[in-house]
Amino acid sequence: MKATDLMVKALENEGVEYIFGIPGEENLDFLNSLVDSKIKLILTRHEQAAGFMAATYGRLTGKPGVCLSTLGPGATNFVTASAYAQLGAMPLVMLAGQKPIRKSKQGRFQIVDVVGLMKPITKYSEQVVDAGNIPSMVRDAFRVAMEERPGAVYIELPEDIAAEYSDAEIFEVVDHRRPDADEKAIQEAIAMIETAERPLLLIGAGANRKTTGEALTDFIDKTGIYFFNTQLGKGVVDERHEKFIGTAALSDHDFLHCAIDRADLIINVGHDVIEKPPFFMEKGGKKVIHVNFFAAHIDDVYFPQLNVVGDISTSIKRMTSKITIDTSRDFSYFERVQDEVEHHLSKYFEDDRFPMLPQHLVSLLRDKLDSKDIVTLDNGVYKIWFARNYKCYSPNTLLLDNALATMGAGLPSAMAAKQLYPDKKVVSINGDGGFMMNSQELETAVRMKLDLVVIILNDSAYGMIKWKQEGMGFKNFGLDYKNPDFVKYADSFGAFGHRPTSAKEFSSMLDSALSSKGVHLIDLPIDYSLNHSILNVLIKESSCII
Ligand SMILES: Cc1ncc(C[n+]2csc(CCOP(=O)(O)OP(=O)(O)O)c2C)c(N)n1
Ligand SMILES: [Mg+2]
Repeated sequence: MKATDLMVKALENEGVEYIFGIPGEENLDFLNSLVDSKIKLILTRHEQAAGFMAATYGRLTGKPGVCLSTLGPGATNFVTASAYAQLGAMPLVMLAGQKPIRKSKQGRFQIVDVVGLMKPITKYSEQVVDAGNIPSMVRDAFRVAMEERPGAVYIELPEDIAAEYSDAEIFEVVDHRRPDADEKAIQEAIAMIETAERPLLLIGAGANRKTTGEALTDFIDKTGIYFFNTQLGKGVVDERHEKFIGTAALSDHDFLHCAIDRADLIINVGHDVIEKPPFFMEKGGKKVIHVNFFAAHIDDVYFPQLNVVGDISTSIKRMTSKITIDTSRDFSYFERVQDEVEHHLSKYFEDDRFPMLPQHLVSLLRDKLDSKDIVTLDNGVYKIWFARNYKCYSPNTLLLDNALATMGAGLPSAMAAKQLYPDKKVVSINGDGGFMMNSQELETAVRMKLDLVVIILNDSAYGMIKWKQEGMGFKNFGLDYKNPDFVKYADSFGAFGHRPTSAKEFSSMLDSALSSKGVHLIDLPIDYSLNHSILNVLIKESSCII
């Protein structure tokens, strides 16, 4: 069989449904092998976007998303997407071409050591040097990409190897059970929780990768322990739950940190240090139990006293079944913090000034979307407002990146989500800066016939950095720009552009965009004037309730 037919067969064997990417001449054999495959090629307008889409497919399904590029410039365009998947623990398989390796074709034209380049930002980066290795390499790459902690892998197929023939056979996909935690660790965790006076549960990134929501809900219901989450742990347990305190979108001094400061034990489920810290540990301070698929990476701000290493939901179930409940523990302080958080977060929900406050946008969207609908975010200052103020009712319904925190992934991640779940409404929230980093994918979205709502928060600036600049007491400098006419821009792609002039008009535009076909882009003027006074000043000055 031809090497590229073997490669396609190996990918089919892994259950691959889509390949996102841009072929080059080095991939033409591979492309030809795809013609009769049931794998669908989704052609994008930038390899970075293809990588973000494939990574999001991996994030949402647990199965690696696959992307394709040519050698050199195509493959280097994968770098940010690879880092995004690697830090965010999203299973991603990148396939790229290369010039022939047995014989020089064009000197060093376009040749970059991409295998070497990818090493620090992947779990596996290899070149195929013999067609006979394709089945084992593909099988192993998929295993590595999926295995905890999931991440990115890179396979390079040189042009001459791609044209070889081999009689190698495909390997069966053999799954394996994730190991369970040791009984001693479970017992120790139970003892620490039982003896703690004010334990709190924290739900982080790892908990969102597997269906641990049910196990955690049972744990909370049985123990009555209050919980909060990180940005990547949002929605694992329904945030309408009576024990939910809030999301730690900042590391310190947010209202919910009053509860964290008062806790003597944090049961930290699925957190890993790639996320902005939800709180800082201090020597001699509160204790932390780290429950995850792997032991804690030690950092100056994170050094848990106990590791419960193994499948998260099994660990939680075992703790829930054996723990004894002490009803005399007084959690009323947490209840008061919860009220305080709720009061502060909802303060501007009904404020319909225009340009619009991010708080009002959050509340409008929450009202209009069902529990399983999806909001995706790019990276900008609005991420903090969404993380703190948008309540998730189900896992993976607010897709944000609190790991690499790159700009440019918002629109591609929305496209991948909509492709996967055509019955769910998907709204992509972008800053005007982040949107422009992959705005060319509007064409891909239109061509894919996606029904998508894209909202651009227009402040004609890199607002997040402006906010930080102000927070540091610096002069407003170097962060403003002019935008194109986004309505005309959208229309030119065959999407539908809209520009509201009031909050009321925005609300009705959003209703009609959510219920109609096609890609709808709303250019929404945003008011960031309260960012500094609330996020830099107010929350730091507000003292915790005694
Ligand atoms: C690729 C990339 N470049 C730069 C940054 C640093 N950065 C983080 S947010 C931000 C500004 C975002 O501006 P915009 O998308 O307009 O959102 P806003 O905060 O204005 O709502 C920048 C430059 C980043 N995170 N990713
Ligand atoms: Mg902006």
